[in-house]
Amino acid sequence: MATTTLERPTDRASEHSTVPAWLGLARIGAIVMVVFAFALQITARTVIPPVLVIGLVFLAFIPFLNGERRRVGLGAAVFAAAAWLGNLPIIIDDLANPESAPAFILQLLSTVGAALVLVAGVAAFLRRPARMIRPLALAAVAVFLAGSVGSVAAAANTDSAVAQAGDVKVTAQQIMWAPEDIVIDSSATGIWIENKDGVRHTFTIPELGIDVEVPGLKSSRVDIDAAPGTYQIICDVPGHQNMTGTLTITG
Ligand SMILES: [Cu+2]
Repeated sequence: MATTTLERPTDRASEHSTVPAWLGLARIGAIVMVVFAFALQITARTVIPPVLVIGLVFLAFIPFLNGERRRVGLGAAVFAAAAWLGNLPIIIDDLANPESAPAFILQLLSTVGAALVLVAGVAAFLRRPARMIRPLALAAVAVFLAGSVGSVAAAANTDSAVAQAGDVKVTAQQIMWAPEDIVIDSSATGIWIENKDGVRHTFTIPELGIDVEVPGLKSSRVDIDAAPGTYQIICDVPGHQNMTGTLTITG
């Protein structure tokens, strides 16, 4: 009799599935990824097709991340890992530059969201005990909040350059230079670059050895002292290879 009484609670505990709880956490991660995917495109004010696809796939996963659907959890985990690894060069660049706060905060959100889907999806599939769910969720929130506060502080401590007399103005907007083709004469002393995007850019002219960092929502300037001619302008940030222009210096 005594043995039976002792065994019963243990049996009940092992019969109680932890899969729905883990899938619930994976679903929160998927919602985070949807928010990230759409917020990124709203911030960039342009459609970024791969990010749109990532957002729509996570959106499609959300209704199915419940009950005992362990394979859906595993599928979401695999997709989260692939999406995160596929964007790794861009994610690392944004996370390495916290002074561009909007980009940093969004990529931190995507990293936390992808990690939640990955860990919770795999844990559901493997029927792991539920005791780690709460600490994981709290750790995710803590990492996101601490990182966001740090990034906002870093942005506040980053000064914008002031335009000087004789500077020509260039704007970085929607991951493009405006104007794309700059024409200056020898009276121009420099170029003042205003970044209206939340992501960082670099104003880079390889032929002239110019490589100026322009944090998100900040301004930078560079002295120009070069022979007449036409030089190619690029941005060295991963994924910005279409961000090109020219600088023509007339005699
Ligand atoms: Cu750029």
